[in-house]
Amino acid sequence: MNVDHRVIALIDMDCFYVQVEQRLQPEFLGKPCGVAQYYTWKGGGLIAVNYEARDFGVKRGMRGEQAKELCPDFHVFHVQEVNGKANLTRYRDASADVFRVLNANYKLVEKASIDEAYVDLTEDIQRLKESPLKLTIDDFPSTHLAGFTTKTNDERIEIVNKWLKDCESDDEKRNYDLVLGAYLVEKIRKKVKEETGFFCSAGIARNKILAKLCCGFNKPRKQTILTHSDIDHVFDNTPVQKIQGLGGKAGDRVMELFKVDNMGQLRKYSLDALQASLGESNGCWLYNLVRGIETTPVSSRNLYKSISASKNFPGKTSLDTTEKVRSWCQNLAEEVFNRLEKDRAENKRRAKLLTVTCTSATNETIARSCPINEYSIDRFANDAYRILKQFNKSPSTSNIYSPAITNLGIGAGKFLDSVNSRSIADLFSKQTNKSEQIISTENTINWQEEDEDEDNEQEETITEKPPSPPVISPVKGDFFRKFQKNDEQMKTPAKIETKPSSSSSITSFFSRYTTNENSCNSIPEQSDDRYITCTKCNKPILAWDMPEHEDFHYARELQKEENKNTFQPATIIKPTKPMKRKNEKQQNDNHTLDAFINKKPKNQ
Ligand code: TTP
Repeated sequence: MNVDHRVIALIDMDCFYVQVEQRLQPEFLGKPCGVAQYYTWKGGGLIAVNYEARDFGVKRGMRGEQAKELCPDFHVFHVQEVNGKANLTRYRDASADVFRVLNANYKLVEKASIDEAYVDLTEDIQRLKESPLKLTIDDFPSTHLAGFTTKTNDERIEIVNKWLKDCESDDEKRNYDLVLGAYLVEKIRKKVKEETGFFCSAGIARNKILAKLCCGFNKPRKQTILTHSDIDHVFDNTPVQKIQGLGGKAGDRVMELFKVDNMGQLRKYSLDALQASLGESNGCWLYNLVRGIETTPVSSRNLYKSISASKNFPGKTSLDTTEKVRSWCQNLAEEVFNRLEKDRAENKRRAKLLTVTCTSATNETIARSCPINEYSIDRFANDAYRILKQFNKSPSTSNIYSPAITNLGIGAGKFLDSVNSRSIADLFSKQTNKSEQIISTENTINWQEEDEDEDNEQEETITEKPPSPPVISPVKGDFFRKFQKNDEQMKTPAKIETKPSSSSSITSFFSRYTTNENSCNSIPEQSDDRYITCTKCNKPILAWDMPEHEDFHYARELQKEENKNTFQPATIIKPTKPMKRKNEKQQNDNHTLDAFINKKPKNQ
């Protein structure tokens, strides 16, 4: 399918957490409100503010008390706390309500965050075209066109009406798909409101980046269409940093390299010039994007790739005794356990890898993982504590934990689908074998955290998007080094390991890799049904070592993922240009984000 003919919508809930609270307490509907995290200093930091309050100048990041000074009627809801930690269950459940509506109506829905979804409407539009449809301005009660500022509803109606007529009279019907897309989005937004009670806004365009951009043009309770012919005009007024993927250092670098502030200014740069500074694929991506072309598909991915709970312990609250560390391992384990159980019931899958991340007062971050053999609060807590104990530099006789912990996270990921309804005991049976109907989902490889779960009591660093919870980074990677060694040793012959491993503790988990290494090397007889052929490396692996063996691949892939360029687009339309000589291409190819960010322009 020609990508330029896709119609993509980004649906974004308006002041989502506030709406969730107002649904529970409808007496606050229409009143200026916000949601604060914790009852701390000056009424807690606001993480969501509704539009009534924004009219008074109240902003996210302000303290509750500050908001009241600006708007005396301001009401602050507080995020629920469980065990002294923010509990986001009600927002997650509300998000699930919204996604249920979207999924029931559309096939290609991608969860972009707790309150945002991309929907690819292309096929639905083709179906809609099969029967005659007479649309009028009344079918577009909240539709706007990007690039047009309208002060009144009459002005909006005039502009949209004219555009609808132009689209209809255009023989080539170039924008008619967008008209139908806007019609469908008006309907789905209405349905979301009817079935969940929540208002949302939307952007409708030819690709995800443009849909995301124009969604923000007319909030709340409105939708905006960005047509191809308006892209140049819109980009002339779009700061580079407003574009998804160019918001951070990558955007800074683009602005610095090309001495530009807005997207439109990049149009004057040739493909060669962009590629010379950004590398072949990044340059190509930006060249196309500036012309409104971007091909990343909407992928129907609605489940979290991981479930995690984390908490910051700033300053004096840092965890400096073994009791505190143990107690927080228990609290976080309990939250992860509860959410995993719910996830298992709803999504028929189970997590296979537990990851503990912690940052110390000395600013070191560690991340370690171990397999999950059963869902159990105590087991998660003990495994996490056992890992953390290894980093405690105080004597084992002391109850001091040093260096103190300032952020602690426990996460579970690497989900497997269970395709039948066997008991949980079966699912967690250590003796995984061929007859077990467990299939690996595609989530197992690209495990990126998607949770919206991090707490920040100080609220000094409110992020623009739901903050990322612990990322598995092999910072001081013994764990990963072990895997790497394992990889090397797979190439050399070794003895066959014939006994299943019985221990499941963390320490024995690590040591098991030694025997695992052997099993990776083993060349068993084909008829030996204790072996399963690994689909990733084609090596025969002892059935009971398969979970750990998969973890080995997983860890390698994670490491690759970490090094990968997030800036690089998934698919690229290559503009026609002269072929480069091979050595020229190699010089210019620059595939890592790091390299891209740190690369100096050629003639500097
Ligand atoms: P957003 O979609 O960024 O914002 P919003 O829905 O509150 O408002 P808007 O109408 O402008 O889209 O975030 C969704 C929810 O995520 C938000 O209601 C609260 C939560 N959130 C945080 O907890 N911390 C944050 O730093 C941000 C940005 C959001």
